[in-house]
Amino acid sequence: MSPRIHPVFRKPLLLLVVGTLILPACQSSSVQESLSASSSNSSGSLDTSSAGSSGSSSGSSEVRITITASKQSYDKRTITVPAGALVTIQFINNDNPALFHNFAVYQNRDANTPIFRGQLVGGGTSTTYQFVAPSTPGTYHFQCDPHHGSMEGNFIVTPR
Ligand SMILES: [Cu+2]
Repeated sequence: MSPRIHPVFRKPLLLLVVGTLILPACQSSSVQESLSASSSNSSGSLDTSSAGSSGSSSGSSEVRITITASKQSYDKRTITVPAGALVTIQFINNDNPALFHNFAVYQNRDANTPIFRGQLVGGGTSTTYQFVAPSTPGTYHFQCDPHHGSMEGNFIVTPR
C-alpha cells in the first residue's frame, strides 16, 4: 500500500520547489516598488515611527545632486554615488527655450541598456529626477539623449 502513496506526494513537493524558486524574483521587484512608494509618502506625512524604522531597516543612503545644462554641456563630467543609493537630481536647463535636455543613465556608452531616463525639459526650466542607483559597483554612463556627443560623462557607483 505505501509504495503507491509515495509518487502521489512527490508532485505537490515538486510544485513547492518551483514556487520557492520563482518567489525571490518577485520579491526583488516589489522592493523597488516599495522604495518609490515610500519616497512619495514621505512628502505627505511625517510619521515618526516609520521614519525611524526606514532608516535602520533598509540602510540605503540618499544622494542629492544638482546638474546644470548650459551651452549644450553639463556642468559635471563625473557623478559618483554609493551602490543602491536613492539619487535625487535637481536638473536645471539654462539654455534657450527651444533647447530640450534630459539626464539619463545607461549600463555603458552604447546607451542600449537604460538604468534611468529622465524626461526632457526645455531651456529656462528645471525638474527633479529620482531613481535608485545600480546595486553593482562600477563605471556606468550618463548622457543627454538628444545631445549625447557633447553632454555625457561617467556615472560611478562605489561599493557601500
Ligand atoms: Cu541636451
